[in-house]
Amino acid sequence: MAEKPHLNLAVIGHIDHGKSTLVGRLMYETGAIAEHVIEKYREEAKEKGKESFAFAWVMDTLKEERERGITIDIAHKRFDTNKYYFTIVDCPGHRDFVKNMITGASQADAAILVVAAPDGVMAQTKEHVFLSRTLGINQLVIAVNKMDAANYSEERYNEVKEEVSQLLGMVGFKASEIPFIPTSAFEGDNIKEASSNTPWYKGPSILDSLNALTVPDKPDTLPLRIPVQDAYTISGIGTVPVGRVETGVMKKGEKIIFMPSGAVGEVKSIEMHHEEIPEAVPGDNIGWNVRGIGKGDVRRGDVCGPASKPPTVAEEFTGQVVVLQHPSAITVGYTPVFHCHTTQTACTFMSLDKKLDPKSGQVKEENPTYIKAGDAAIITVKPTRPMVIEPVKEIPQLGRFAVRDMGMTIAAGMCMSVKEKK
Ligand SMILES: Nc1nc2c(ncn2[C@@H]2O[C@H](COP(=O)(O)OP(=O)(O)OP(=O)(O)O)[C@@H](O)[C@H]2O)c(=O)[nH]1
Ligand SMILES: [Mg+2]
Repeated sequence: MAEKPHLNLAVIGHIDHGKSTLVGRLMYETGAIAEHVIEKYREEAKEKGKESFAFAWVMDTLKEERERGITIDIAHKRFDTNKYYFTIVDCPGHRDFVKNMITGASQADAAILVVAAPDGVMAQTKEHVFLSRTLGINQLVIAVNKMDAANYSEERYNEVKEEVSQLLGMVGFKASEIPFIPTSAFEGDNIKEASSNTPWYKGPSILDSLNALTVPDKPDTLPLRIPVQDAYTISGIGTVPVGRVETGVMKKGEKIIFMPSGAVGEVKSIEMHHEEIPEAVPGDNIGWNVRGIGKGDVRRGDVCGPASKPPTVAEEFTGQVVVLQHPSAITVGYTPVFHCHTTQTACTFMSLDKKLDPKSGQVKEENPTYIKAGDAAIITVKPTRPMVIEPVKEIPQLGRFAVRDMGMTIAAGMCMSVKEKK
């Protein structure tokens, strides 16, 4: 049986707006999780006084997540529609776990933005939309959720739709082309089929709109790049890095290199969903066994590429950024943490080259003395330790980053050029 086309789908939005519940509901409605499992969660959750979290527990499997009733780490789960199979990445909404959300969003081809109807747009709704855009997600579906808690009111739905549309417009999404769906993840309204609770709504259900997404062009003609998420040492087998293939194709027997470490090895085997595969293509989440490298040669944040075309290690790079928030002003010397593919590296602002109009991209000022929230700019930065980054024009998947400091996302942007470290 031929596999259906595959899409990575992130579920994003403010804390408690119902992301995990929506994912649990989607898995239940598509048969990926059985009724009796939900029943079991309902009973366990009830004992803990958290009955309403039964669906969220499908995704929130960590003890702390269940006790606090929040998502902390990203979780991957699979479910199928009749057209596609999805790897769903459920992101945390809590502001302390935005870095996990960034990892989740950077793996996604499309996202469902969940906005609770009673609350409307909140702080992490804005932050997640902004980050998704900057991390290259260009297909969105909006769930205006908890409609049951807003009396299934068409008026409230329209208010929230208007509010979200404005937000989307600000970061350059075309809101008129994006489906907005009034849902109750809790009650199951408009998830699979049209609900009689919203007779005024004539659009698609969540599953209909997921089937209407398009599969992005597989960037398999670009050089191989696999950012390492983790590396395991398995006795009798050896070193097994895991990660998602961003670009290119990796074949068994190929000679590969890990940068910045420079460790070289040969691909002995490739595994996905616990099955051995002869080659891996963009979008595949894999583990691969490497001959010739030892424990400690590979770590999270490294990038695997062909030995003949190694990933680029930056001495310095220029980036185009948009400043989302900062308590004061950013000047030369500022050293926040850059999150790029799977690496988190402190980088120093060496120069502020140009200030841009965030909407038109026109230059407003050369060499500004500072930049602040709302500004867009071209900057030159220097990583405090070796890191891989590629110009967005050459390998878009490895050219986007988010800038974090003080527990907040300060800015997000893309790499325009790299001065290579020799
Ligand atoms: N009334 C109502 N409650 C909902 C709905 N969806 C989720 N909830 C409730 O909202 C609470 C939070 O749900 P979660 O699914 O954990 O929210 P979340 O967005 O995943 O939260 P974080 O992952 O911590 O950001 C739970 O009590 C849910 O039962 C809905 O459609 N209607
Ligand atoms: Mg959650």
